[in-house]
Formats: sequence, structure tokens, C-alpha cells
Amino acid sequence: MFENLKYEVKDHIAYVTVNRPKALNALSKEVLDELYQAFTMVDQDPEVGAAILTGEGRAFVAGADISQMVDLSGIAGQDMMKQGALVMNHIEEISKPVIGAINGFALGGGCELAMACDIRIASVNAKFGQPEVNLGIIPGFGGTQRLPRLVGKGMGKYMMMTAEMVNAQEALRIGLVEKVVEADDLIPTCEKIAQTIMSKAPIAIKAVKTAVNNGIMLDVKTGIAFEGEACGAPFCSEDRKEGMTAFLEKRPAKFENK
Ligand code: DAK
Repeated sequence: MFENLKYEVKDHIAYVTVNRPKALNALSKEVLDELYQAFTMVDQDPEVGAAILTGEGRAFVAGADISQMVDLSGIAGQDMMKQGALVMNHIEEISKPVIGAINGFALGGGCELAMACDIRIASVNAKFGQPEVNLGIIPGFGGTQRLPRLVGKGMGKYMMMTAEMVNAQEALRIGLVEKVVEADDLIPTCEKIAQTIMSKAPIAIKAVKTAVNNGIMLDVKTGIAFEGEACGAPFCSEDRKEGMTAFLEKRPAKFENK
């Protein structure tokens, strides 16, 4: 189905694996196009409740494809930046949770791709960084905006100005990832998290995603007003009635995405 990705659905989880291991899964124009299509499939397939995004081999994604960028004109560069930013926004905005399983290098556009996921789980081998200044550019797929929101302004600037890589434990300490696990436990851990999330009311999960993603860009007061709006759909759902009734009847809830 794809040339640069593996895409598989199992037990309601879509596995999206960037599959260019020889180039450490660098984001070529083609990979970006395919990622956009794959996450549209995740969004639209009613059989899919969550996605796990990872990379084949020893990298998650080592960045935008430098060999494709080297000869780009300024205008073509802007187009590429727009394409990358669009893909990251798409992943962030789809209605289903996306878990990044960070198995190795997550550099430049790869770190930005990881940050577009809702939750990041790192293997002990993972390495993160924004080395764009080594190449005479700056992060162009949302990194200057998403990184400081995750790790704070100082650490974000530190990483983007020094181009230093951080290992998985440091990424955990600064809030760039949520958990660090042994390499063999990476996918099982992500599957467990996906299953846990999928056992909840999907309309509520979608509303959490929307409220957090939009609210974080607003001042707290406006954000709380936004949260009020986002409460509407879950509160009006049949699943809300089921969840509350199940609690009172001391039984597990059976959610139907209604
Ligand atoms: N692009 C293309 N090829 C890459 C690559 C990349 N980002 N990263 C690695 N490769 C390729 C290498 O060229 C090598 O290919 P062959 O020589 O075997 O053909 C192969 O993957 C294996 O890499 P190494 O031999 O270098 O492996 P090592 O273990 O020695 O080193 C490394 C691993 C990850 C430390 C190293 O490969 C590395 O430093 N890679 C580059 C990391 C990087 O700088 N990433 C940031 C890329 S820049 C914008 C648009 C986009 C962006 C910004 C702005 N605008 C238009 C405004 C985004 C920029 C980026 O992401």
C-alpha cells in the first residue's frame, strides 16, 4: 500500500512504521506524503481506535531528508516546510490517540514528528535532538513551538541552540517523553497504553485531545472557556449515561462511541 511505510491494523490498533532504515527513516517528501495518507486512514477507519507510530531499524526518524533539502531554493524550502508542518498538525489533530514508540534516533523532523504524537514512550536506546543549527537552518516542522511547550522555554532553546542530543532518561526528566522502557518492551508497553485508552469512552478521549491541543495555545481563562465547549459532546453522549450508570451499578462500562 505504501513504499516507505508499513501500515497494519491489529486488535483495533493501527501500526504505522516509517520504513527507510538505510536512511535512518529520514523524512523525504514521499515519506511525508505517505504519513499524511496513513493518518487519514487512521482517522477515518471505524475499526481503528488508536495508532502506534514507530520507525524500522535503529532510528525512529533521523530528521528531514538532508539529501533532498541540500539543493532546494528558498521557495521550495518553504513548500517543504509547509508540507512537514501540515503532516505534524494532521497527526496532532486527528480524532484518535497517537502513541509515538521512539525506538532510536529522533532528530530534527524526527523529534518534531515524535512531539506531534499525543504520548511518547521511549526505548532506552532513544536519542532526541534538534540539530538543525548544525545545518544552518532552524526546526521547520513545528519544533520551535512544540518543544518549549513540552520542556519549557529554557530547555527548548538549549536543545535548539546547542544541537546536543539527549538520551532517553534525560528526555524523561525534562518531560519530552512519558516513559522509558527496555527495547523489547517498547511496542508491548505502547499496546497496553493504547488498549487502556480504547477501553474509555471514545467521544471523551477525542474531547480531551481537542481541549488540550487547543487550550494550550490560549491563556488559561480562554482555555477554560474552550474546555467548557469541549465538555458538550461527551456530556450529551449515550456513553456518558452508560459510564455513570455502570459506576453506580458497580460494573464495567460498555462504551459504544455514541
Ligand atoms: N537525511 C538523509 N539521510 C540521512 C539522515 C537525514 N536526516 N540521517 C541519516 N541519514 C543517512 C546517512 O546519510 C547514511 O546514509 P549512507 O551514507 O549510508 O548512504 C545513513 O543514513 C546512516 O547514517 P550514518 O552513517 O550517519 O549513521 P551514524 O550511526 O554514524 O550516525 C546520526 C547517526 C543520526 C547521528 C547521523 O546520521 C546524523 O547526524 N544524521 C543527521 C541528523 C540530523 O541532522 N537531523 C536533522 C535533519 S534537518 C525546513 C524544512 C525542514 C526542516 C527544517 C526547516 N525549512 C524548509 C525551513 C527540518 C530539518 C531537519 O530535520
